[in-house]
Amino acid sequence: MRFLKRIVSIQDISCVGKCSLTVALPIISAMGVECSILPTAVLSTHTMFSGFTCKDLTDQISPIAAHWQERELGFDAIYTGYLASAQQIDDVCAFFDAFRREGSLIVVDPVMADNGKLYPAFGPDFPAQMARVCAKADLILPNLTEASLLTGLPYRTEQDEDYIKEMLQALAALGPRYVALTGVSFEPGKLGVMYYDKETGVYGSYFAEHLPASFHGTGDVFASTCVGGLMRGMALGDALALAADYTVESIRMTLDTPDANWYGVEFERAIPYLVRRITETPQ
Ligand code: PXL
Repeated sequence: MRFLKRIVSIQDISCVGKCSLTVALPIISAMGVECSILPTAVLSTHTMFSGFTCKDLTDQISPIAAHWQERELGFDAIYTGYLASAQQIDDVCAFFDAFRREGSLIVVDPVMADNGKLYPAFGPDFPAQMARVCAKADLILPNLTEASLLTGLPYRTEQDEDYIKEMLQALAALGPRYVALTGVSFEPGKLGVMYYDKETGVYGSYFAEHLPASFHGTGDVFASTCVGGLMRGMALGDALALAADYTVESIRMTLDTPDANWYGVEFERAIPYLVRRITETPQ
């Protein structure tokens, strides 16, 4: 019997610029959950730096998966983030089919865009490919830009509850039972997440302080914490609230650091806060 939950995270290694696996590994480990990795690419930095290098690892996904199957390795959850190319979408979908098992959870953060724009490495056909990955998930965690690209609904910076509910339903229609939309704000000074359970028809939301700064990689901090919380047995609403609070705490720790918006939030300085929060609610 294994008491330690084990997840596998499928996303890139950006060597510098804290995001994807260099965020998922430390956060999920700090939460007392084992994090195996399946790197989709190795980049010198994330793609917001000019001149980044990228070694695509698409050809490694199937052989790694085959070896794990041969060794009968299994995971309590699969968590995907940045996928390096449209070519690896089929391999990631096949990975889900091979490793999904009774009680396991597939969480897809459809990382591809922010602030109304697709990230520079992706072409206009990429959102349709990412929608195929979302279709196989139990839970997806898009931001509003990604949600709009996935559904074809307009991207709006002025939001109200009807617009967000319409977006959540359109996202759920892609396939996943649970959808949590980040970057939602209905009043100045508050920013958070609204979520929807397609099976029960229940909506929920959580709003935290909207600090006057935005940093690269905060979506990955949020998603990793949510996955860690769910693996600790938290209800979705509690895991999302913890993820929002820890992301805000990480931003707070970074506010006075010059150039941090490129290098990512100093989530490391907020790890004691995260550990305090999870030990308040024992497993
Ligand atoms: O944080 C998302 C992310 C992950 N990985 C790479 C990225 C980005 C966002 O730009 O470029 C390589």
